Amino acid sequence: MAMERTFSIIKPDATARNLTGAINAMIEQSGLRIVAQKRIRITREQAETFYAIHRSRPFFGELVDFMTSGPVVVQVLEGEDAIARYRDLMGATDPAKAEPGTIRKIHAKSIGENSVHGSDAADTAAQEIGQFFAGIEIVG
Ligand code: 3AN
Repeated sequence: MAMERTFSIIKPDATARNLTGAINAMIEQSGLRIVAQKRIRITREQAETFYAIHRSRPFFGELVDFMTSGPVVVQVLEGEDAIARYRDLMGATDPAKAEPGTIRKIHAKSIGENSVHGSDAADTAAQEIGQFFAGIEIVG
């Protein structure tokens, strides 16, 4: 297993319910390390760029509206096999299908308002981290 970094977003449904600390506790208890973090309000342009792969999907407009509806916490997580481990910790996109004990099973409201994002592969992780963080902001 390789040491990896992945990109995480604590989404507006979670910040609205004051769940940043609860989700960060789950991340840290899983053994992943939060090596960069900031609370921001993302712009429509940033959201459209970030989710460009979903541009043609029927939920794209709803997704951009939601992601710009309130503050988010963007993070870089580090650890052995961090990308797959964080996907496991998040659980399935649809919280109804998520495994017990996962962030989405415990906290997500719906398939759209599903509390967290995590990169799905090494190339997207690098790209997503680069969209929101300068190298100097990531301290491992
Ligand atoms: P994941 O976040 O689990 O990788 P993706 O990449 O399929 O899921 O979808 C990206 C985001 O788009 C999801 N986190 C969710 O917020 C939203 N999304 C996905 N499918 C739907 C849907 N059917 N209806 C509304 N929003 C959706």
